[in-house]
Amino acid sequence: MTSIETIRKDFPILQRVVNGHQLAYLDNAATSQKPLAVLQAMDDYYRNTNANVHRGVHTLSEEATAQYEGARGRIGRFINAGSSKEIIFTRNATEAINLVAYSWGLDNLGPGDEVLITEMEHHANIVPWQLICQRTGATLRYVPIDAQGSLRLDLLDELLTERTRLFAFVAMSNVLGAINPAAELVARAHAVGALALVDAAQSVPHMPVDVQALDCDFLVFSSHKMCGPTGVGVLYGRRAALEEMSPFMGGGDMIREVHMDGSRWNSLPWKFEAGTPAIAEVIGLGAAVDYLSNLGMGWVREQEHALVSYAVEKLTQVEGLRIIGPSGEQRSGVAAFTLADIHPHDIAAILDSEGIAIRAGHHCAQPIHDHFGIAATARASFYFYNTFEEVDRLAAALEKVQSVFSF
Ligand code: 7TS
Repeated sequence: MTSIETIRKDFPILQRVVNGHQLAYLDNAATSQKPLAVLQAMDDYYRNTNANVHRGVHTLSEEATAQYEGARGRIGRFINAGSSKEIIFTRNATEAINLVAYSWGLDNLGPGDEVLITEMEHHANIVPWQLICQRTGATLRYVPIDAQGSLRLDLLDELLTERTRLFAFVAMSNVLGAINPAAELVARAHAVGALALVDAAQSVPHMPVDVQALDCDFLVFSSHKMCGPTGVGVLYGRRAALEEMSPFMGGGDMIREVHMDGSRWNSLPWKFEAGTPAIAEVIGLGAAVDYLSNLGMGWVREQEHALVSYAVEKLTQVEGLRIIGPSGEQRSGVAAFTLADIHPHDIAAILDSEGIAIRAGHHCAQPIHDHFGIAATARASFYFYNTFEEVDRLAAALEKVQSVFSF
């Protein structure tokens, strides 16, 4: 395996100096940094190929279409989709969930129906369901979390019933770091005849994900959290489910025929891709997927697990520091914590003065914070390019924060 030092050279931004210190970028759950291969793929596209896709007979348009559709194929293989027709490009994971909520939800939900989500969801997997349940009269229910921050699986029998039409849950929490048993949850949903949607915004970037092994109906993720650019996300949908759904947005590219008295839709996946897509970004995501595949997602997971285990050990030695979420094998590369009663924004600001980037706030998961009776946490989140030395710097800086505020 290539050394971390060699890998870090692929990420120009990691050489930056911030406030007089070398950057320690520990905010990867918010967005990851981008390797040269991704920057070059997008630069090359704009320098040499730029044209609109699916509509030209000229050489550039044909090349742009081949690169865009080629990326779709590689992204599909990355998550082991059965067909590239099951890969729909959206703006981000949020839009992918909204696509399902509006296209599937408006046509399939009504009074008496239930949508089940969990207490540990990102707002992206809560608010669309609140909106659709209000519109359709369906009921939104939540699987609670326990004192450690794990899902109350013991309550699933009560919560998943013949009234449940869809179970939408996060595979890896962006706050608790909890890794949920996604395949088991999908099977439980199917056992009562419900569809299953997996929010994989945190899992696809950090561990091997196989949609056929999961057997899920929908799975969503964002390019920018997995070394790719912003502006593109992915909805994987089981072909049969997507075929039955109405389009989400109307416009060019998603139609086969338009007449003044009506239109016919394009086939999958284009039925769900109205208007000119984020062509360069999709090509950039294709390069990101190649980059991650070369590293190996099993290795990425192991590397992060080693980093976070070391971080948990070091951070818990800081007086007054409390990490939330489950421990051990069930933890992804995320550590959200409180430090005595010091405001997380103060912690993040002091760390920033040392060149260490972390996030502070509710991380778009307020129900989790309500559960623990806290308004906010500070969060360090790791990726494969982080080092043990950066963890040491984080722990030392937190010791300093603790001593500054204890006077
Ligand atoms: N789902 C999960 C589990 C997430 O962590 C995020 C983003 C999203 C959905 C939404 O992704 P988007 O690309 O559509 O915005 N999470 C975070 C975070 O933890 N800090 O900033 C964004």
